[in-house]
Parts: sequence; structure tokens; C-alpha cells
Amino acid sequence: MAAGLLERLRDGVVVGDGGYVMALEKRGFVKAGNWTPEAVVEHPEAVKQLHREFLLAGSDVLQTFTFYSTDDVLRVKNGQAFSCSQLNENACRLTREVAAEGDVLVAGGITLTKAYSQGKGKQEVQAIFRAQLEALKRNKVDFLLVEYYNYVEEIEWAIEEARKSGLAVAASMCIGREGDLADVPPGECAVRMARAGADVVGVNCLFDPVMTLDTIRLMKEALDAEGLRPFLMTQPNGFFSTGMDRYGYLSCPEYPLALESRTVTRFDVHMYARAAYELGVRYMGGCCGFEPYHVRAISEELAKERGKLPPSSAKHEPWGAGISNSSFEFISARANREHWENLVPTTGRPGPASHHFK
Ligand code: CBH
Ligand code: ZN
Repeated sequence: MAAGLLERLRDGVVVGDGGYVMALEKRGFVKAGNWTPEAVVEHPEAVKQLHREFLLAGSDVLQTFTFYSTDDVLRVKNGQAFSCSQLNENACRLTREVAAEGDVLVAGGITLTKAYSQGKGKQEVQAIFRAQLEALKRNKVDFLLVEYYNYVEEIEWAIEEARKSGLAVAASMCIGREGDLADVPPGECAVRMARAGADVVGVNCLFDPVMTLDTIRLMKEALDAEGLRPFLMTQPNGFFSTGMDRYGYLSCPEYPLALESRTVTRFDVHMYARAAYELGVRYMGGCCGFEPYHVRAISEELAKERGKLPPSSAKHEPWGAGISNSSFEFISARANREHWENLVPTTGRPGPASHHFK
């Protein structure tokens, strides 16, 4: 039998997928603002194709496209055209079909509820988590991904339910350096996630790789101080959001329809992947703004550690080497790491250059 999540994490580094809602929104299959996953019923081939592109980019995990798939969120966002159970059932089938094309794990994703933010109690909120988990368990996902929570108390409740499945649990909050929306600092969030039973803890979404690295560093320090050793995970956004408050990219005026000029380059991703690895992060992917080529950059940066390049590197070489056959000499002159590592990308618009990772 293929190795499970924890064995893979123990052995090395696990590359993750992510960024589905935004990637599918751009392709025309998800509605911005809703970010709900009806595409698993309406456009199964589009979802499968994106899974496949992440797989080819070297992701070791394919997550079910079940983001915001709770009956209470669906009701508010789209009049509940489909139920959580219908969506999750379809999502699992699609993910499993593509996972069979490679040696990857299926992560069953559960996400935050509307009920918690409305002040509903633990029993009501956990009933919603159980409803999300039903189809995931029935379809035998390989592990659970409990992600995008902005309150540590809610993720504790989710982890508690997820644990009951007996599956490994990876848990990540959408917080930055300032902590959760109730002002619980990242270190305390991490400790509480680990104590609730998460095998992997970390952060996803809302912030860019720079802020995400700061946040995971704070998490690690607190976990170390408590003698806790969960694996660490980071799935930052692929948009620079320097200087934004605790809502990260949501506070950018360009969110969610004009974020392109903030997009990280594949070389920014190389630097993020290296820095995260050095910090001890072993489950590494991306969230909104990440596309398969960004995940390929993680796989290429960590090719030595992983002992392999991903399939889609057949059409790409790390650090620009692949462009040496360009039709003009001035372009092939850029076929080296030095050029791409030192590049400060511009927006191409009149005005200041955009931020660079360094
Ligand atoms: O799409 C994915 O890959 C998911 N695993 C994470 C999505 S994070 C989406 C954030 C939406 C923000 C909003 O509600 O405005
Ligand atoms: Zn996201």
C-alpha cells in the first residue's frame, strides 16, 4: 500500500495543491464572492483538469474541491442549489479518479461555518462539520484537511470532529502575525490546534508568502516552547499583500477581481519554498492565486530533497535554463539563475515597480 500522509512527511517533504476557487473562477466555473464548488456537478471535467495539472506539477496531494461546502454557507451564498452531501460526494469521486493517475493522496477538505460567526454553539457547529465529513469518510479520503478558519475555537471544534474518523488531520488557519479574529496570537493558535489533535498545523490563504513565513515562525516557536512536535504546513496566497491588516488580501482594493499585478512569480515561489523548508515546514503548497506552475516551482526548488522532478518539468527547467533555445540571443542570455533571482518585476504600468519577494 502507498505511504500515507504522516509517513510521507516523516520521510521528506509533501507538496500540496491549492488555489482551486480562484483558478476556477478565472476559467469561468466559479462565481467570485460565492467561492462555492458547484463546479463539481456543473463542470466536472474542468475540476478534473485542474486536479490533473496540480498532479503533473508535482503535488503529492489532491484536495477535494469542497471549499465552503457547508449547508449553511451554501444556503446563504446560492440558495443551496446543491446540498453539501451532493457536492462532497461528487468532489470525492472526481478527485479519486484523477488521483488514480499518479501516486498521490486524496485530502478531504472541510471548512468554516456560517453558524460559528453567528454565535451558534458547539453542538450546532459540530453537526455541520459532521455533515461535511460524511461523504469524505464514505469515499475513503486518505486524510482530512481542516482549513481556512479565522477563529481558533472553531478550528478546535472541527479538529475534534475530524479526529473521530481515525484519519490523519492537517489543520490550517487563515491568520497572519496578528493572530485570529479574537486576537489569539498565532503561537497560541498552533498550540491549541496541536492539543486538539491535529497532526499537521499551519496557515493557509489571506496572506502572501512573506507574512505566512513570519506567522509559521511564530507558531513553531510556541510549539517548541511547549514541547509539541506536529508537522508544519504553509499554503500562502500567490498575491503580494504587503502592509494589509489582519484580513490580508481581502483588504486589497484589487480583491477579488483585479489582483493580477500582485501575483507572485515562479521565482518568488522558489524563494518561499526554500525559506519554508529551512524553517522546518514539511507540507508546502499554496492557496488563492497559486496556479499549477507555482506548485511546479515548489517541486523544482525541492527536487534534490524529493529525489525527483515533477512530470510537468518535461516542459520547463528550474531557474530559466529551459529558455536557452529562444529565437533571440538577448532572450537566451536570460537562461540563468542569476537573471531570474535578481529580477525586480515591474507591473508594466506607469508608476512604481511592484514589490519583490526579497
Ligand atoms: O480553493 C482552494 O484551493 C481552497 N482550498 C481554499 C480557498 S481559500 C478562499 C478564500 C475566499 C475568501 C472569501 O470568502 O472572500
Ligand atoms: Zn485561499
